Amino acid sequence: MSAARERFLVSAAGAEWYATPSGHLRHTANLWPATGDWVTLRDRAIIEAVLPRTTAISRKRAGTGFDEQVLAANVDLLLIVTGLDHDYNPRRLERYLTLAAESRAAPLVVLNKIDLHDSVATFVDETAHLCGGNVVAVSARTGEGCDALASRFAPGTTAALIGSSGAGKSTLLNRLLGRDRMRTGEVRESDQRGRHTTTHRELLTLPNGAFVIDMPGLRELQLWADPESVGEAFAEIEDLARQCRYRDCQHQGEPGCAVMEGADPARLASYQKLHRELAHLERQQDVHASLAEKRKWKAIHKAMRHKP
Ligand SMILES: Nc1nc2c(ncn2[C@@H]2O[C@H](COP(=O)(O)OP(=O)(O)OP(=O)(O)O)[C@@H](O)[C@H]2O)c(=O)[nH]1
Ligand SMILES: [Mg+2]
Ligand SMILES: [Zn+2]
Repeated sequence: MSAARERFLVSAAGAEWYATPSGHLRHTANLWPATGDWVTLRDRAIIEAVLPRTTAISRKRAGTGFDEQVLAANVDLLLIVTGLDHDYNPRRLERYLTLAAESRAAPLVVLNKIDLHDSVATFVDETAHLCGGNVVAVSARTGEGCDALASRFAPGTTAALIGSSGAGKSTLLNRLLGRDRMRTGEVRESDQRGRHTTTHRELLTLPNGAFVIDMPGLRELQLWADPESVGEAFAEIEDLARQCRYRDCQHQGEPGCAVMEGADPARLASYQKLHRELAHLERQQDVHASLAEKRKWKAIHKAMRHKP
């Protein structure tokens, strides 16, 4: 099933059609449909329920809200696509890898646009350190590396492509599909930013029977994750932390701290930044929740005062 606003494109037995959530689902929705969900239908066109998810790719909703936005559901393999132009940024990759750890989908970093460089070994090595070796280098433009990538999609499983606008997700998907199915867009020369060509999420089937979800480029990726997921994305720092001589070490200047001594400083700064960000999110949610609670009681008291 793919999501485009309030209508959802459902597919079964080779056919596709639109369906809308039932009134009941609208009012009780603890699970609102997302791309990749399995749903139950009534009279073909009404979505009655969303089946439990195996994985969920989520971020904090962009803007001022404090809630979770599920970008895709039941994703087995998360392809984190990065262009080897200005898009390449190890710190941003760490953010995506934290998202992957939280989602429970297996991550695979796809370094795209290798045709822009004579040698990509340094990019591949650096990235391999971040993601435990789960990296492939490809050119969606020339097709180099794409066969190796295609072999990672198992029939019956679901993959999703995530990354910045202009990273080449749709171009890559067209290459895997063997035809131009997805619209692609030029990267602006001035600042090498993409233009948000893909505007909604789409679920497609590859020739071998694997499902793939193409996602619009993310302008901001604010995490919606448990601090433990940061730890999973920074396994070597967690290992060092276990060797720290202080039990509650903050790894911020304590003499003899194993993390300060052993960790890559850029990785450590990134690790601490993501932790701070999640702690901040948690505080905001607490404030938000207590404000909502206050408002609720105010309304109840008001209603009681106005009772005849
Ligand atoms: N040189 C080079 N350019 C590429 C490659 N892959 C994609 N591009 C170009 O990058 C631009 C953006 O590609 P898209 O596939 O539209 O990017 P996207 O990630 O789908 O972008 P959004 O849909 O906006 O999220 C296009 O001009 C592509 O031709 C590649 O391997 N090499
Ligand atoms: Mg696209
Ligand atoms: Zn320490």
